[in-house]
Amino acid sequence: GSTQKTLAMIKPDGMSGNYTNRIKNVILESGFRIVKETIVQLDEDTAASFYAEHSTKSFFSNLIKYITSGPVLVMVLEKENAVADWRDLIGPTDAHKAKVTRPHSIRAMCGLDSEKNCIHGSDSTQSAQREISFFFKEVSTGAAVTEHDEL
Ligand code: YYY
Ligand code: MG
Repeated sequence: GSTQKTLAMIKPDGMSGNYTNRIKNVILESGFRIVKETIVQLDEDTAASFYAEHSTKSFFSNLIKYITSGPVLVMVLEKENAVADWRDLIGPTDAHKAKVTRPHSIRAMCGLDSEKNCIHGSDSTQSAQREISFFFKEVSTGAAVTEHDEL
C-alpha cells in the first residue's frame, strides 16, 4: 500500500476522561505518525459544517450539542493504508458493540455508546482529504508531498 493521511479527532468525552495520552500511545504503537495536531473548541456552525453529511439524521442535533460541549483534539495521522487501518483501530460506531466485537479498539476503551464514542476517523480517502483541509488548510494528503511539520 501507499502512504496515506487520515483525520483523527478525540471527542469531548475522550478529552474530559483524560484518555488523550492512552489514545496517543495506541496510535504510535500501531505505526501511525502524528504529523499535525491542534486543540479546538468547535462552535455550532463549524460542527454542522464538519458533519454536514448527517444534517438530515435524527441524531444530528444531539451530535452537534455533544461535539461542541468541550474542546476536541484533532490530529493528522500518517502511515501506509492509514484511512482503513485507522477506522479498524477505532472500531465500530457504537461503543457497546465495540466492547463486544472489538475489545482492543479505541472506542471499546473510551466510548460510552453510539453517540459518545470518544473518537473520530475519516471513512474514506475522499473524506480524509476533505476533513484534513477542513482543519489544516496547509497539509496535503498526497503521498508525494512531505512538506509538513513532523511533530
Ligand atoms: O463514522 P462514524 O463516526 O463511525 O459514524 P457515522 O455514522 O459517520 O456517524 C457520525 C457520528 O454521529 C458518530 O460517530 C456518532 C454520531 N451518531 C449518533 O450520535 N447516533 C447514531 N445512531 C449514529 C451516529
Ligand atoms: Mg462517519
